[in-house]
Amino acid sequence: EKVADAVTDSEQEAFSSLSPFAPDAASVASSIKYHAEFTPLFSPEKFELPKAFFATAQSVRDALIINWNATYEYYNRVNAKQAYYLSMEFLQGRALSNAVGNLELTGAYADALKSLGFDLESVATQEPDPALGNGGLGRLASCFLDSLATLNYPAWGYGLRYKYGLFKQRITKDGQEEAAEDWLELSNPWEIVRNDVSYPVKFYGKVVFGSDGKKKWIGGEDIVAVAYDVPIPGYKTKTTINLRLWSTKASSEDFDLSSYNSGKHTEAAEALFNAEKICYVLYPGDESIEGKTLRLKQQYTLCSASLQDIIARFETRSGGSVNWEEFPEKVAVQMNDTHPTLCIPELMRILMDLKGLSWEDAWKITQRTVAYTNHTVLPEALEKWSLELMEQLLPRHVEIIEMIDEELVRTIVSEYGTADPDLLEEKLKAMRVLENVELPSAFADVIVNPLVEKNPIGQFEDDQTVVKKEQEEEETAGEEGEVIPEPTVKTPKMVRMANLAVVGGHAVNGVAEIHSEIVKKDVFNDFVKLWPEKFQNKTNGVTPRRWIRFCNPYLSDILTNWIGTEDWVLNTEKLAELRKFADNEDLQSEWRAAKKKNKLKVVSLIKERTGYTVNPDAMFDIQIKRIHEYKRQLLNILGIVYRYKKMKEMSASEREKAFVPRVCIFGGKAFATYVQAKRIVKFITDVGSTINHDPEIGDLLKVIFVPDYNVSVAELLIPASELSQHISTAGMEASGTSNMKFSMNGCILIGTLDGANVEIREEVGEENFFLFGAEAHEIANLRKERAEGKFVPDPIFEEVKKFVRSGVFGSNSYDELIGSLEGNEGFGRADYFLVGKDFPSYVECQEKVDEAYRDQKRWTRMSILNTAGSSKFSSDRTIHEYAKDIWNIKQVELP
Ligand code: T68
Repeated sequence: EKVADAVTDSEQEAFSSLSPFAPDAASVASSIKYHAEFTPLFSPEKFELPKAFFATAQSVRDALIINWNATYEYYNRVNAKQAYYLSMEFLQGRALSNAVGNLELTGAYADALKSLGFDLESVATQEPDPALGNGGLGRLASCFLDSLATLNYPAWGYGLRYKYGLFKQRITKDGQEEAAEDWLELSNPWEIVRNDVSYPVKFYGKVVFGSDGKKKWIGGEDIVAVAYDVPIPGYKTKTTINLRLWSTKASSEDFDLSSYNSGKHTEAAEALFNAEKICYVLYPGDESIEGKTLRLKQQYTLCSASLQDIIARFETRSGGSVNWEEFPEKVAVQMNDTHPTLCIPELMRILMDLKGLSWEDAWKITQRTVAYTNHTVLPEALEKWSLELMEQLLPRHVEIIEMIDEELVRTIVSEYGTADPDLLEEKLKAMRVLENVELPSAFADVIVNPLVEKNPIGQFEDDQTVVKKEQEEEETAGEEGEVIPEPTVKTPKMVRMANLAVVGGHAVNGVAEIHSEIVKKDVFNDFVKLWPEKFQNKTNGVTPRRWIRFCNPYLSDILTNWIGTEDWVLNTEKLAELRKFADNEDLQSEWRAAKKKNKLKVVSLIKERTGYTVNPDAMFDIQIKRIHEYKRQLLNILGIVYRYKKMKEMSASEREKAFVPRVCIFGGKAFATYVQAKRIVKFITDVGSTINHDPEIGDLLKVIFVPDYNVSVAELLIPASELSQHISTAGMEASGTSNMKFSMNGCILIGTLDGANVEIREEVGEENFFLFGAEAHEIANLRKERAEGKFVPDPIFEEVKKFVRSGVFGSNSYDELIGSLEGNEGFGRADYFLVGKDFPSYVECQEKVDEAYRDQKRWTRMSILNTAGSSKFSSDRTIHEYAKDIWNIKQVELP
């Protein structure tokens, strides 16, 4: 259903006549030349590649700005309900090819640049890849923006403009090294600095009663959030939505001129630095208390500035007569994971303290407005904040959170009654927003136990502060003859952001069917019993524009020719029409030729980034994602080690008969402080150094770690992939989105029944998916058996570990890595991720992969059927579902 036109014919004409230049090569070339001259960024004499990129981008931006303004004006006018996607991360990737593609100006720009002596592809690779995100969650946000614009939904993204993106990864002989990613070094041609759009954001201070009897938050530290707007064009539509990123600065009064004049330069500028540093880096390590405060400041800045902006827009569009009850009919706020959960107390604060609403009214409005997407079931990733820290930084919000917690306690007590105190206690412990906090006084006599846990389950070490009982004891401890008291574990008071998000929002969704089921059965089971209607599934999706049409032009041409229309880019259901040609020999040979061309590009990439030469006729077997134990890159590399060992035991002719040649490619970043993940990176590169230099092995096996994996690297690797690995321990990967991209590009997946793999397998057919491993429902029991010492490892697992320890890959014995699979004392989790359990079925499955690949007709058929079966995984489908089931927004097409 679409919103009806609210404009007159003459206005329609005015809108549609707006265009900065004619869409032909000559006009485009003169626009580029104009910018090369009048947007000074480089030496005026030189018109070389970097300058060509900036001039081209400026020219494209002109076209975007026209549509962006028209979209904004039109949305103001029709005043339809708008969705706001709040995310601490947007992993946008490069914008140039995507923008000219969406504007249908690729040909015009390619010709224009040719006339100026450049080719579009080389110009496009000049663009820095903005990495304002860590991985799947951030990339999902960016795919959603593309779909929202393409489908003409009134929507905006809100995020932070980090000065440094996710670190640059270098691979040295010691493993991963991190360096700052200065993506703004040469400026960002896509952003529009909005010095006219800024909001104050407050930290610290105290809460008092104002003269009107209302609570007031005063004092503390005030900074300013300034908007930087990034236009997001839709595909084949005029709609161009906005990604508003906040940057922080001090207000001008905060510069201490008299200190500066007296020579105290650093002190004078301290406030400036304090404000600016909030947006320096994406997700700073939060090991230290300083880091934690900074991260919380980031989260609050996003929530506060965005809500002030959203509310200001609502007030403007209300045209002077504001009816707050209408707010949820005009505004939907989606919280991308718990990171923006402070939206809930912030919206409550604004509505009550600044707009004068009652608690009851503000609460109803807040709940109807916000919704929460969960992206993980890993207990350590469910965000908690120290109550003490939050009380200092956001005293008014803590009061509101305490009220929300008290209301929740009331609900829980009325639901479960007091007849069974143990049950009630259990529920209160599991469900409260506040953890390790005594019950509100109104409930003091409801149960005896004050609900302070001694050993909170699922708490990680850094959440437990070990303190000595008395300060004096600490000071005198260790003196001769003294008894040293045992340290006691103080249970810290925490705010559980996920519980707050579930209570404060009207919808909670997981990101794949199996994940949403786990969310309902395990993570939030108690809440499902209270509010079953809140819980939903929204299986992730990816944009077919960036992830097929623009990154894989060879395949796109084939799809268009065989389907008979280019409509599949917008209606991916059309891809299913390929099914009937899966065995057609002409299609098969075109299909293989396209794959080969994409593989040749990767051969060059590998040469350039690693120095290795790989054979383009070998199978390209790829695992690219964040390095994490649960994603089990270790299982993949141990499989390779096992293959290598078997090869070494054979004669040359036996080897060639037994194995299909493979190039095994890894890519991904390990979080800077995640030691075990960094060991995995080092191990992969060590294995690569040995195998890649083994003359007996030659082209039969190569192991490549592509450094500095990012969106642009994915855009090259995915089209060239033949096998890709999605091999997480079942139940641990919420969804995965690269699995969808691979499948669309005709890559066959090897994977466990986890996340979206389950649905991909259903769609493409089980004979076109390589499945192995334990299933999610078996995992808990397997872990239990493991802990009880009942697990008997398969001899091949023992064999591969022994081989690693024998020193083939250097002097390192990899005790910490291999030990973690055995549960040695001191090495942690006794193969928590069940690598040993799944190893034999993984190896067996890889044998089936080789067998299938030997029959190229069969393999190509499987590949075609993957693309043909991938239509469900377009983010267009996902966005339609959010729009209908959660946001209740309608498409608004510009005239
Ligand atoms: C990913 N999560 C899921 N988190 O792992 C993946 N976390 O299965 C899913 O497909 C994807 O989200 C999209 O739904 C993440 O990427 C983070 O990056 C992250 C960042 C900060 C804090 C916690």
